[in-house]
Amino acid sequence: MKLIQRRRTVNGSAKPIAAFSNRRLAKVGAAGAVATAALLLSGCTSSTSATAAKDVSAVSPSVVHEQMVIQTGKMDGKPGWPKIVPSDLTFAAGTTVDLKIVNYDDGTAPLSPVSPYGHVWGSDPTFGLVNGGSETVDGKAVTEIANNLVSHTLTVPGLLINIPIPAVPSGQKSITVEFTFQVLKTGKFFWQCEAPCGSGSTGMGGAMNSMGWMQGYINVT
Ligand SMILES: [Cu+2]
Repeated sequence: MKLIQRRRTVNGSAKPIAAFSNRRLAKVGAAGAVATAALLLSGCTSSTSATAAKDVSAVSPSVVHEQMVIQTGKMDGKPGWPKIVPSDLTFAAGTTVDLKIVNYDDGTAPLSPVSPYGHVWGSDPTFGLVNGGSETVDGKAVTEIANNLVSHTLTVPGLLINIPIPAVPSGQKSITVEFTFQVLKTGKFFWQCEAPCGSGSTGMGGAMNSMGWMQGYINVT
């Protein structure tokens, strides 16, 4: 049987990638003929080609840019009540979400030394998460924030996402954390901050257990 090599260009040089028998090519040829006939029947013109190109782009993942701001209690008019605004995000499943969180809070809410919430989570394939468990802090990629430097976290247990957010360093007005992810399944997922930034002796009261302050929802439609 005669074998025909297909080639592709890798780094400028052609390299063989596969060999096909004439029989397999015949199958491809038949499918191609059907497609060509369909195009001819539909009056193949440049507009048909444009439609085909549009279809291809329609299956490409779209990217949405979302921003959340962490206000101090002083900024939101309720001293001692830091707040993540907006508290709810909504986007379509399969969308790549580029989430920017701008923190204006220079206070830390240290996590216990054994707490897992200093680490960035977000690489569970169950949800199609694509970010690989890292975030950027003022543009620098990191996989964790030291537990004693954490100011807040955005933690979504139902998606195994955890985004630790450091306090604003002295001399800066804010600090920006960016986290890119993609969720393939739909649902309404509760999030909350896991750093004890609220009131009371444990820091778990007030804003920490109030919807719209340190709690909210991620809606994947
Ligand atoms: Cu918090």
